[in-house]
Amino acid sequence: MGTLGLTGLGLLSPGILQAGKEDNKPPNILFITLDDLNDWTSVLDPKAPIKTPNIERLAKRGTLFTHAYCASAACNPSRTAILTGLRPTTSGVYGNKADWRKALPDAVTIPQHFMAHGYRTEGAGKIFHHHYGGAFHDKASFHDFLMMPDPPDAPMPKKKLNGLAKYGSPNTDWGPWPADEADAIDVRTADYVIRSLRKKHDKPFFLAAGIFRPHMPFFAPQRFFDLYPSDNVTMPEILEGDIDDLPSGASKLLKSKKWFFKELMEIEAESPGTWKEAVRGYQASATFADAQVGRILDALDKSNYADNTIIVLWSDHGYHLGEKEHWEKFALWEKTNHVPFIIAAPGITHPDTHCDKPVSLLDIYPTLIELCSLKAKPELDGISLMPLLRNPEAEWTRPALMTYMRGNHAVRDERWRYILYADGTEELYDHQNDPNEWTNVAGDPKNKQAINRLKRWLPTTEAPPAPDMKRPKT
Ligand SMILES: [Ca+2]
Ligand SMILES: [Ca+2]
Repeated sequence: MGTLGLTGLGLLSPGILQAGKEDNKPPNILFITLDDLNDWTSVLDPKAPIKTPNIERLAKRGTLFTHAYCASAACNPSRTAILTGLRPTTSGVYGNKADWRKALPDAVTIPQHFMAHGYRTEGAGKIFHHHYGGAFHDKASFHDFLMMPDPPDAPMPKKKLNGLAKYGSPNTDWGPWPADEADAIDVRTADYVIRSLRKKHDKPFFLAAGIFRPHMPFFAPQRFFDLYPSDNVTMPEILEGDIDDLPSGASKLLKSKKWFFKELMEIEAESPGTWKEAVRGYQASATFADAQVGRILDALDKSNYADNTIIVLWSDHGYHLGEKEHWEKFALWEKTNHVPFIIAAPGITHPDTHCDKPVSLLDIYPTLIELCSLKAKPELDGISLMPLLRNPEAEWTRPALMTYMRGNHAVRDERWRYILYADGTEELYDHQNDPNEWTNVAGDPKNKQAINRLKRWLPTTEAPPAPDMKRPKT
């Protein structure tokens, strides 16, 4: 992908590189998150089947990072890393049940840091991990917050829409739901954000929109399913025998996750077309999530805040739909870790700019600090992306680092993905020649130098796993 919109860069001086500087008003923040949205989307790949026209609209306002990666491919460790700025190896928050707040009682989250600088913080939906009826949410981070119900789609359909009563949990479902669009969780989340944008704010605001889709169950109103007719669903490109060159570390890490795709394939053998309907559900849910982003952007543009609001959009991690015989996340491959990530900062980013450097969602916190001139926090693990917002082709030697459960890491630079598992086994993929990560070339002696170079970025210490949260009594 090319780099656009650099004209006029020479006219910028550090003195004006601060949003809202002209009238001395601190910039507002619109913080939009998506759940489980991967890179099979038109914003990151114009040939991809999943249509994301509104996220593309946002990308045209600022900088789209085409090679952005989560810190960990599961909701809780990824979101904890983004919101506290600390990677799992620092916090010990590796799994979806780790009690992140107990592990980090003194951590100041991004919204808390804005609060300390006089901001009003509001939000709705899924910002922190959603589990145990919202027990992972951080009340201290928001002046006002609209919680998701548990389950988010309550009331759930009386019977599973996919008809697969014995497959997975009630959440392992897909189909058109609810009948009235206004009842959809993400419509309610977007409504809250739109109401906030219509208010008169006396203070600068940090406004968080936690869109839940395309997280499972893959529910979306009927009109989004109509965009992906059953007789014309694009399926993921899959190489037969792709898993044959995976090392022992991969199977150990994913042992407990294998049932999902294995059982789906057993059902598929009995009822051909089931897999296709699941993929269709993901596609419809993703475009539904995108539509909520569009509603929020429309509201911002109609508000008094359009010219003085920095927009950040990210997905907490990617998603597999059968690639490498895997479903969901919880892995260290590109498909599970590569995410949409956009920053549009009036007066700073240039419209319709692509930055191809590898970056981490951990970098959001330090970047916002620099964008808004907040007090520095040197303890954060990420680094400010300001040099890349100024010039997307600036020199950038740092690769993105990903961790999933203690001892398993991936390093992604502009060309390679290197994975080291807890048992010492490795994978290496050459994205220049193998964008699907089909051929593990870690064993090829001529790649030894590349591996040694990437290994230097692995963490040298790893915090012990934080204890899991006990299920609260209801
Ligand atoms: Ca997620
Ligand atoms: Ca392979």
